[in-house]
Amino acid sequence: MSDRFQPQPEHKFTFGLWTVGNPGGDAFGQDVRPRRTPAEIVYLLGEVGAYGVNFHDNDLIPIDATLAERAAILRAFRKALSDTGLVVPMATTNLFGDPVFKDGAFTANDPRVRAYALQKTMHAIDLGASLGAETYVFWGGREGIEVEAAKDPVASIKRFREALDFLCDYVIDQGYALKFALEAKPNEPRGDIFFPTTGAYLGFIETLAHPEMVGVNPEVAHEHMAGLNFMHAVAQAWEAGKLFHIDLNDQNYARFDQDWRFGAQNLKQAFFLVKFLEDVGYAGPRHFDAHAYRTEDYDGVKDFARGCMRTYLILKEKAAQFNADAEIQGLLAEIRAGDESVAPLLGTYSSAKAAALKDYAFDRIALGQRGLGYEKLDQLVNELLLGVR
Ligand code: GLT
Ligand code: MN
Ligand code: MN
Repeated sequence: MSDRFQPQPEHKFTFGLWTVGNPGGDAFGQDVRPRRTPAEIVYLLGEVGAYGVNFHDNDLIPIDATLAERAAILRAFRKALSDTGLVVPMATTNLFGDPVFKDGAFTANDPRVRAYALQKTMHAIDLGASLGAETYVFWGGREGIEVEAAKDPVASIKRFREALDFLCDYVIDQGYALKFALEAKPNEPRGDIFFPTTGAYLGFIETLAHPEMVGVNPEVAHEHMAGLNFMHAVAQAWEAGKLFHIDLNDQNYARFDQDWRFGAQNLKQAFFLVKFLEDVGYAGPRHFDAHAYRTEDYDGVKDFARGCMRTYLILKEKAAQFNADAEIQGLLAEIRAGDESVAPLLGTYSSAKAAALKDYAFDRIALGQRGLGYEKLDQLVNELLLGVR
């Protein structure tokens, strides 16, 4: 393998304990790989060249761990971090696995469940902050319904807002330098999950008491499940100053959440995503929220992790090639340069401008007859990606 695609710390490639630690069980079959301890997973990530490791509270500390067990796990985990040089950029709470959350956490109808969810999240925030996490993710896997009559959707939104406002104040109160990142998904495990898309969260964030503390964590697979253009969701988040984190993986549209290796399925979309992140200068972690196929042993898990990072770096090089390609850039300049004669009629409204625009004589027929050269442009992109340019 060529050295120029070796991951380096500045690439900020991260994996969750639950990703490379995924033992391969699914709804139809049992685990295919032995479970590894958090410390063992950190050593594996160190071996493949990752920068950081993320976790849910219970990926690290089992929900029923004794204080002694907790201390031993944390000791081994901290040692693995210092031995490998890995950091913890992000942490999150498991608010979906335990039966107590079967009807939601922050949106559960029972106030005791909502209160327990807050308590669990505050403890998990303390844990994340103690290990250096700067971003705290909220993925509301159980915040939804199968039975429409069971929950009031407006009350659910209000409950979710109340929980986030409470937790923002908790973070401020503790003096933690933590930002929140909300992760949307349309369904699975619930029949319908509230806030099904990144766009839904972008609207919701502006209604919070501390919107400046809260952004999004879009995931490729989740927007693809909804049939959406992931890069466009990322672009909207970026434009709004809300791209706090990102979950990279891959899969085809209209499937369940498959969480495949980055670039495994839609290379062209992965290319435009990497190009976007690099062009705008996204400086946050590149988190691969994915796992190896069920066919793999731990050597395959390393192939999976190395593949995610290597594909990202290859696509990053392709993006630089795209930006430097004289023919592509020349064509883009032609395509994007329009006739500027009407420029004074565009932009900010004035009544004089509106009057002038209403009187302006456009050659609508000629405008509609122009060819735009997009076939040529797209073929150039394909040839660049296929390695023949
Ligand atoms: C879960 C989910 C992911 C979320 C994780 C954070 S857990 O595996 O499928 O997309 O990012 O809670
Ligand atoms: Mn995710
Ligand atoms: Mn997923």
